[in-house]
Amino acid sequence: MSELTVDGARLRSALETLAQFGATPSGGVSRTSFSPADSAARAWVLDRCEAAGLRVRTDGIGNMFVTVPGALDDARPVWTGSHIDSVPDGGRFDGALGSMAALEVACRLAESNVALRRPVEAVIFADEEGCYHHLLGSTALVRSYSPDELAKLEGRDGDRLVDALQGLGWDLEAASATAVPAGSVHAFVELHIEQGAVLEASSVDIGVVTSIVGMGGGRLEFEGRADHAGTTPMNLRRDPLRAAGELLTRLPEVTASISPTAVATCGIIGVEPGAANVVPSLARLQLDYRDVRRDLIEALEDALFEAANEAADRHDLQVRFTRDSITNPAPMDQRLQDLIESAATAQGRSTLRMPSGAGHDSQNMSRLAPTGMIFIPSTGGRSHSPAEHSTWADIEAGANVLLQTVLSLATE
Ligand code: HGY
Ligand code: MN
Ligand code: MN
Repeated sequence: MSELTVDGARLRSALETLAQFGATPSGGVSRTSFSPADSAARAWVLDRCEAAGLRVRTDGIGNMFVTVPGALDDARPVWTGSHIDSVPDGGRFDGALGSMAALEVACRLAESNVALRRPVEAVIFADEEGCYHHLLGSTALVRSYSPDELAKLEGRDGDRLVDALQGLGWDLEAASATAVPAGSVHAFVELHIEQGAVLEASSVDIGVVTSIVGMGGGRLEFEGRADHAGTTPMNLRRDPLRAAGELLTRLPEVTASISPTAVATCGIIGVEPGAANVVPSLARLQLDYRDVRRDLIEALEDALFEAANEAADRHDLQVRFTRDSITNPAPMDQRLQDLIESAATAQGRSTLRMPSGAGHDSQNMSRLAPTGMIFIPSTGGRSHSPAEHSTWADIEAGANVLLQTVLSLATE
């Protein structure tokens, strides 16, 4: 019997249809979790799965699970999946690839009537891109957010997560009862675009991920004094945005003082009251920082706060730092790395073992179950931009490696 393969045309059509939800004029997508575009995409996923005869359930924070039953129905399931939310004006493949490939794997297994011992579940995680908290949905599977913590989570626009959930008619009690016991999942595998240029530069088909970087984040607020922009001499101002600017120019130096792998980014700046002719009273910076070890991330947080305090002192300001919880760096399971590599090699694909500098739900999943990640090349290494691109041939190849890996896990 020939080896089971995905339906490449159906996978392509699913990715093209998904890209229409939140499509932007630049050819990318803006599909923030819990936005109207995200809700429409969820409804489409639900219809598509029901039409294929697959059962779908959604947990209290919006993670979706699509089930293909196995012979041992009470056996621990094999999970595969990713996310369908995007960054603002992001690409069509980040998360979408692993989500649509997981649904394709589920459909293919269901329609081929292959004898599975374990159930297979395609999982679509909520808010991976962290509009409200980085890796929100998968974090909620590792540990439920407390109602207090949920109430404090705010989105990029300053809106509250609880309001977004209630706006969709969701039950807040269920949103803080999402954790899954460690050991209740047999294994997790995620297919993703590389989002860097390593595979392309080395002409390799498949990346086998060895580890994923750890991520921290937080909101830094400098508070000064609003004044008239025309009448207040430069040396008498308490301008928080000038201190914020000084801090930002020091990011390369601060990260280098921690480790050669540390990175820090400010992708959102807010100023109050926000008028061209008013010296601001408040500057708010949303920071993202990462490194390969948790202790380095903690040291980086402290160094960033110290640099912020130095800038605040120079301008006679108050400074506040609200830290998000840290997502730990995570090694990928050794046996799953071997399984992925064997599946790829058996399909005639070249492989490379490599770390991931991007964050992924897999790093949370690795606390629940043995976890592995499959990368395919990203053209020019571009990602988090409408320029994100991978070839249909690479997409189909990656999906077939995913299918064989899931099949091995579900039949063992
Ligand atoms: O930000 C990240 O690394 C991921 O794309 N959420
Ligand atoms: Mn992303
Ligand atoms: Mn992603």
